[in-house]
Amino acid sequence: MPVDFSGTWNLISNDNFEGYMVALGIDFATRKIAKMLKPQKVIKQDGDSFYIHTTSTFRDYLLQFKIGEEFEEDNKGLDNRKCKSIVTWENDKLVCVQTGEKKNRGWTHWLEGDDLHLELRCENQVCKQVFKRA
Ligand code: ECB
Repeated sequence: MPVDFSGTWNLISNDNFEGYMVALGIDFATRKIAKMLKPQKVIKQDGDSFYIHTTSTFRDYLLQFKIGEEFEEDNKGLDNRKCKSIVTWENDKLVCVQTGEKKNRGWTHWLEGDDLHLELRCENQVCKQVFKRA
């Protein structure tokens, strides 16, 4: 695996998070709070095993997975929907497909320079987040 996402990352931009949250059916009051957050990600990458902890002052979300192994994801504290998720490499990008009630749901991580990029997809909405090393 040529790319190493390990590290502590701070959000610096968050385009169309609102559209993504609307697509997920997040209520207005929660969206208002969530939009203000500057989440941090702690990523630990060990071979094919990943630990991605997204934290904020409001909620936090922990995801652990192995490349190519489908798992049940419960999205607790996010939209609380369950889905079946699988993460694979597409060249140097980490691509997650989240199969469930919402169409076209998933995300992609990649590095650009020393920045961590994340595209979050749900239905016809794309949210683009960029993180810098803490
Ligand atoms: C956990 C910090 C954000 C808390 C937002 C709270 C309420 C909004 C509810 C739902 C919005 C959906 C997603 C929030 C955005 C980011 C959280 C993690 C997104 C994600 O799946 O990241 C992946 C890739 O890094 C690993 O879980």
